[in-house]
Amino acid sequence: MFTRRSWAEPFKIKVVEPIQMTTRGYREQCLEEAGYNTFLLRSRDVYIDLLTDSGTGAMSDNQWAGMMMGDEAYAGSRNFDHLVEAVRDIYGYRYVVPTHQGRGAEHILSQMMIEDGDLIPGNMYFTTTKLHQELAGGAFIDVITDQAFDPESEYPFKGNIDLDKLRAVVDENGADRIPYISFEANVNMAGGQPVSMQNFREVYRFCQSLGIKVMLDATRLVENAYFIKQREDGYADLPIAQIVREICSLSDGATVSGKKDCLVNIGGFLALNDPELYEKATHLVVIFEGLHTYGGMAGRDMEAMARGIRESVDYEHIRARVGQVEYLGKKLLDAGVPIVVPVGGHAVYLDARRFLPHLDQELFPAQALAAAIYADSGVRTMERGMVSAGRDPVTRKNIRPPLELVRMTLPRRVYTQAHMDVSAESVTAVYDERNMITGLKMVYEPQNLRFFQARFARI
Ligand code: PLI
Repeated sequence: MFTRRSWAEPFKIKVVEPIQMTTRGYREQCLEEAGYNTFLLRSRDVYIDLLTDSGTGAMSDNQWAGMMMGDEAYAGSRNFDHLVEAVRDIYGYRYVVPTHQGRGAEHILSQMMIEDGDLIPGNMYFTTTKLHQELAGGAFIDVITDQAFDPESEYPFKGNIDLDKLRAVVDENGADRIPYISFEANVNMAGGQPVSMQNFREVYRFCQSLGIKVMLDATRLVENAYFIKQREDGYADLPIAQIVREICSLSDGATVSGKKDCLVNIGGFLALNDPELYEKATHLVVIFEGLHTYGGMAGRDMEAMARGIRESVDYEHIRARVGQVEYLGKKLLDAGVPIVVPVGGHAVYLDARRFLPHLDQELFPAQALAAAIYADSGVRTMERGMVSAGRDPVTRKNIRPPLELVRMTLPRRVYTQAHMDVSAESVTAVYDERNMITGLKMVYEPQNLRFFQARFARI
C-alpha cells in the first residue's frame, strides 16, 4: 500500500484565472496613486493577492452546482432551509438569521443586546466587531491572555481569554453592565491564534454562573477546531465536525462571516439558541438586511454557503488549508524573517517592529512594509497595526497597539505551493534591504475603519 508522507490539496484545478506580473516602475506608480494603501490598489495590478482570505476563496464544483439551484423566491426560499439545516448539523445552533456578510450579523447582535454604557469583554478587538459595539453605545474591553501580545511566544493557545482579567472586569463593573462576551475563535488580530477547548469551557461556565451570555465570532472556528485537534490532549482522534459542535455547545450564539471558513464569496449569518433573542433579531434583520429568510443574500448564495459549511469540516480540506499557511511560515522562519509564532490558521503575520526596528510606530512601519513588498513583487499584503487600530473613541488619540503586523493572508483553495515560494522570496528580498525602507505619514484619514481608505505619503 502507498504510504503518504506529506499532505497534498484534496482537489484538482478545473478553472484557472490568469494573473500578470508587472514592472517595478509601474508598481511604484500604482502605489503612489493608491496613497501607499494596498486596499486602494486595483486587483489587475496585483500579482499574488494575499490581502485577505475574506470572500477570496475558490468554490467547489458542488458549490457551483448549488448556485444553479437557487430558489429566488422573496420569502421562504428552499435554500434558506438548507442553510438552517447545515448550521444545525455542523454548528448545532437552533436559529439562523442570514446576513449579507459578517458585519451585518455584528450590527444586529450589537443593536439588540447592547445598551448605552455597557461593556463587552473580548479576546482582542476585531475592527468591524468593535465599531458596531461602540455604535450601539458599548465599549470593548480586551481580556485576552498576555501571551497574545508577544509575537515570539510559542504558547499554543494565544487566543485564550485570561479569566483573571475577565473576573476583574466583572468585579469592577458588575455583571449587569455586561450583556455578553465577544469570544472570537482563531483570533485574527493576534495572528490567527486559537482558543483551547478548556478555555471555551471555563469561560462559558463562569459566564453562565453570572447570567452573562457568550457570543462567538465563529468566522474561523473550523481552523480553531483543527488546532485543538493538533494541540489539545484528548482531541487527536475526534473528527473536526465533533470538535466544532463541542465549541458551539459552550456558547449562546455566534456571528459568522461566511466569506472565510464557509468557503463563499459573500454571505454571513447570526446563529442563536434563545427563541426570544431570535425573534428580536428577525425584527432587526428586516430593517437592515432583508426578509428573515434571505437577509441580504440571494437564494443561490445561501445554497453555496450551506454546501460550503459542510465541506469546511472535512479533515483533508482543513489540513491542507492550514498546512499551506504553515508551509509559507516555515519558509520565512528558515530565511530568518521575523514573524508571529506559532504560525496562524489563515495567514502569516510579519512582525514589522522587528523587521523595521529603525521606524517608530508613528511612522506606520507595517503600512510601509506592505507597500515595500508590493513594490518588490506585486504581492499584496495588509497592514494590521496602528492604522487598523484607529483612534480611541473618547480621546480621539491614535491607539498604539502592541502588535504592529503585516498580514500575508491565504485565500482558500486558490494558490499553489509555487505561489508561496515566490511570495516568501519577495519578503526575504525586502528583508535583505530593510534598511532602505522609510516611514509614511497619513495625509487622508476617514472617520471610521480608516485602514480601508486612508492615504499616505512617503516621508
Ligand atoms: O468582512 P465581513 O463583514 O464578512 O466579516 C467581518 C469579520 C468579522 N470577524 C472577523 C474575525 C473577521 O475577520 C471579519 C472580517 N475580516 C476580514 C475582512 C479580514 O480581512 O480579515
